[in-house]
Amino acid sequence: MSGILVSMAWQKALMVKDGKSKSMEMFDGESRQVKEASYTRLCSTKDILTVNGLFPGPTLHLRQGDTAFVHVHNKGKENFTIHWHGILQPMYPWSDGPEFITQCPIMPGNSFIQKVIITEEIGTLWWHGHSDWSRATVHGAIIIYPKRGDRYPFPKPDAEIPIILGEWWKRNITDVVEEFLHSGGDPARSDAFMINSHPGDFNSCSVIPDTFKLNVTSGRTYLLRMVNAVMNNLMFFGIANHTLTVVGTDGSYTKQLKSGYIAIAPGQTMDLLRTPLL
Ligand SMILES: [Cu+2]
Repeated sequence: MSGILVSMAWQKALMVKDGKSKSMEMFDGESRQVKEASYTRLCSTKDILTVNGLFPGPTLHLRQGDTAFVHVHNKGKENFTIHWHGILQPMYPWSDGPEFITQCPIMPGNSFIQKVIITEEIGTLWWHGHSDWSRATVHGAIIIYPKRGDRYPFPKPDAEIPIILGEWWKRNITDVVEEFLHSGGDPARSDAFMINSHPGDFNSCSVIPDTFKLNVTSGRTYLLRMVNAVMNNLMFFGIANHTLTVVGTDGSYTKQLKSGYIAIAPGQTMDLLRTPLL
């Protein structure tokens, strides 16, 4: 069977390309039996739920037509699933992720192989935790390349960069959820929006690692693979003195649209070419 075998474990992961001689191990493979990783943002540190200790989580690289088998090992203390956002899963909803809807949650200490079937999707999608608000920190991009021999319907980019929009609460996310479910009101606002888990230089305590920076070479074309992983907010994105060309959204190519900025809804993905203004 053609496809890619991916192992996605809390803190420990092994990513293996199926078939032939291609076999590669990603991540350090260390066995750490904790579910949470410690991250410092906005001058404070807390433990957050992650995949493999990464925030954002690892990017899955697939091709149109691939089938991926993702081995999820829940080493946390709560039930858990992962959802493959925007993937159609034709005739196979059984490992699509929403707990108690299409599958049972993975219980603490247990493993489950989630089968992810890529048919016509192409471009950028994402995966995220689908239990309570786990998706606030458990998420990552899915990049779906054209089939071998197929080309992009736009100039081949020189580089492709995941840009994941997220947000950060100084408080424990579980407490935020419990509070608003109890009150019936809106959830408490997050303390910062982030790009690739960095809140940027608007915050007084930001230091260099708190800002996402992308070094670019003049005249080159960059494909930004954007995911809006914030919980509930429409986000606006632009780059000073540049235009963006939208070439895809939600796992499909689109008619190309040039704009100085874009609006992206929560859960939406977008493929954007960055072109310098001449
Ligand atoms: Cu989703």
